[in-house]
Amino acid sequence: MLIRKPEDIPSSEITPEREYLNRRSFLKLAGGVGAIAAGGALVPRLLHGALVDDQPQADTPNSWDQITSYNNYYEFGTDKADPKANAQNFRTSPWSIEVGGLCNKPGHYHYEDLFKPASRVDRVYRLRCVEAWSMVIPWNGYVLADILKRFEPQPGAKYVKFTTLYDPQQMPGQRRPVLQWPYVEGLRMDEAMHPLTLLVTGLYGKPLPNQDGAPVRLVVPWKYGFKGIKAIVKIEFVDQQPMTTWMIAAPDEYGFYANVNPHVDHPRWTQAVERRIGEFRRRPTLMFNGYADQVASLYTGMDLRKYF
Ligand SMILES: Nc1nc2c(c(=O)[nH]1)N[C@H]1C(S)=C(S)[C@@H](COP(=O)(O)O)O[C@H]1N2
Ligand SMILES: [Mo]
Repeated sequence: MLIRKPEDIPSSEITPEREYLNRRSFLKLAGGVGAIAAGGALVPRLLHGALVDDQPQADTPNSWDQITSYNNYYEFGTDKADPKANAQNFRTSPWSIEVGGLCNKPGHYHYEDLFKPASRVDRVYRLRCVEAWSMVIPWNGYVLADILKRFEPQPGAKYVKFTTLYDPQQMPGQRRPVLQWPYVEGLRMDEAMHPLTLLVTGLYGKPLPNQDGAPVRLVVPWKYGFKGIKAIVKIEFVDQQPMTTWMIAAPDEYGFYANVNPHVDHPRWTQAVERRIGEFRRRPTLMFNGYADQVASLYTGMDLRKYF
């Protein structure tokens, strides 16, 4: 896996320039409405009122600056710039994770004992937020299955529940009832054990910045970004589907599965298209965020409109 450090990225890939170039080609095309109506290979089509680029495009990683300046992390504020501004002094060391529930090896595990650099993996994944924007992020982390196996889950464990730190002193957003704190997420056991699912501790080969979920966060690339719970302090093996923070906040808008699905809209907006941060034209959203080959079989026979 090739990981490029920010300084290795050619300036042509950095946002303002790319956006500028995209705008220029858009203006050229928009010169004739006929160009759009013709629908040829080189022109974008209109979908849900947005210009959508249907051509296969490279998944160039977003820049360090984009990934660390445009964040969702309500513990540090609800604006995209708040986490970077407010999380700088968040204490991520020492850190330990409490492991409990239906397993043979419960306990408090120190960060250093769980995450040994020798077994680190580097993966470039697309991240699709439920708000219909997306990024491409070069993560460094650990295959969740490898970590979970060490705790020896019992046969009765059907789901894994994850909990974020609760510390209103350090997390100013938790002083207001924006969400029910602490933030909770969950996966079905087979989703948690899938080889694509990671616990992430770094990006671009550097320690994970606080605004991205340091010291450890979940990444499940075929699901909406809100499943990727940050600053994890507890992992529990449970027999019932856990209630998650976003299900509590708005059960008709955010389901437990939260699989990226262009055919099931959010009640208030389309999920058919997305805006890649740094781009102007929207892209069509792909089933399971483009990971269908690897994960569709997890959901065989399930009605994905019901289990959204
Ligand atoms: N604890 C916690 N985890 C969280 C969130 C949050 O508000 N609190 N936001 C989620 C959402 S909505 C998204 S899209 C991703 C964003 O991850 P990023 O900021 O690293 O891009 O984090 C997710 N994890
Ligand atoms: Mo999100």
